[in-house]
Amino acid sequence: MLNRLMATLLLSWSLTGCAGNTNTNTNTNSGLADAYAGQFLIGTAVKSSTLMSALPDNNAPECREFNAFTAENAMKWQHVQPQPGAYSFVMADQLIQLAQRCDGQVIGHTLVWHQQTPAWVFEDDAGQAVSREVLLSRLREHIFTLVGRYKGQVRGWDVVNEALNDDGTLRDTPWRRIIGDDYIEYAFKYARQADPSAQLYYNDYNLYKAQKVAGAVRLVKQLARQDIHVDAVGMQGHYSLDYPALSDVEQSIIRLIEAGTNVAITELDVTVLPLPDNAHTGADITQNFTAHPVYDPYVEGLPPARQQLLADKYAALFSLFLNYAEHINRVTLWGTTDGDSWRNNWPIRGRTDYPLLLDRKGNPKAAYHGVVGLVNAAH
Ligand code: 9MR
Repeated sequence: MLNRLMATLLLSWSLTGCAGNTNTNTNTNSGLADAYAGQFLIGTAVKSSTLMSALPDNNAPECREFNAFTAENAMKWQHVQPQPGAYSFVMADQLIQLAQRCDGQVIGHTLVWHQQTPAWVFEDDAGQAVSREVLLSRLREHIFTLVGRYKGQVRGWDVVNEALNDDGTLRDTPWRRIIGDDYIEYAFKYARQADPSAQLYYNDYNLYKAQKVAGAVRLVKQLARQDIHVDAVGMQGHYSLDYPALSDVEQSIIRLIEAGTNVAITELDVTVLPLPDNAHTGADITQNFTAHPVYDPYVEGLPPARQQLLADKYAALFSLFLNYAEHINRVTLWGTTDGDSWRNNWPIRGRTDYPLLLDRKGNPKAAYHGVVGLVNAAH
């Protein structure tokens, strides 16, 4: 690995330094995504502050390591259309630019979610719930405007996010209460019409749980009966050293493939921190616990033994994903470096977590080397 890195560094130096070539638009292709070429895309979530400043250059971790880019927040309804008809595409446009610069794909996240959607979407001027027809027309307009703007530039959209409860039933949300269960069908139809070439995904957390994945399978089949093909179900992958069991993740991947859809791992991270006993797994952002040092033990750094456990967990997960690479189109890490990760703030704010493959300085961790080693060993 070290030799390979050195060789790439020398090559890029000889191309840019020696020949006096000042073109900065050469992706050195020496990172994770390059290692996994031919298996699946390797993505990252790009935070809004990155999209609001000068974009990372080709040697920055974003370009070096990844070839699929999801906006961590910038394409959510509250950012794109905070007020009726007042659209803002500044950050979303930047995401497209970044992907172009890094020779990567753009993933759209997300069109329909019960979180991060402004209250006005569901209300009339008097603050009363709007009718089914009004909400459907707002949904259609939003999807046509957003998806339409990036037609041909976004590889796929998380059309609906987190519509299921852990028991596989449909979650009670304003979308469902006002429109009815078929809001999901309408969202997919509108997205398909707005960009017939984009892939369409259903995205959720805790899909390693049997009942929940059964709910996703029901959704996929129900949509298929309406002639709507779900190109992939996104298993978010907000995991921990202690959960989930690999066999549960594998069973869920198999269930989804059997249902006739592909799988994307869309928001992978592995927390190394202890959770309060009564905390749930998953990613319900309404959960919040009071900080206490006992839940934040690695402020000064992650002990080597724990670092190794993280590396083992990542290696086990990626080995599994490689076994199903034919049906897995992408593995996206939810963030770029440990310092970026939302897990530092959930479900307890202000902790020091180490859930990703690059450390706070953007350097590869033991887990990174293990993940790259899996494919290098196979070549
Ligand atoms: O990582 C995101 C965090 O910065 C936001 O505050 C939060 C609310 O918008 O959303 C986080 O991302 C979520 C993603 O959009 C959907 N799945 C769960 C993710 C983690 O909460």
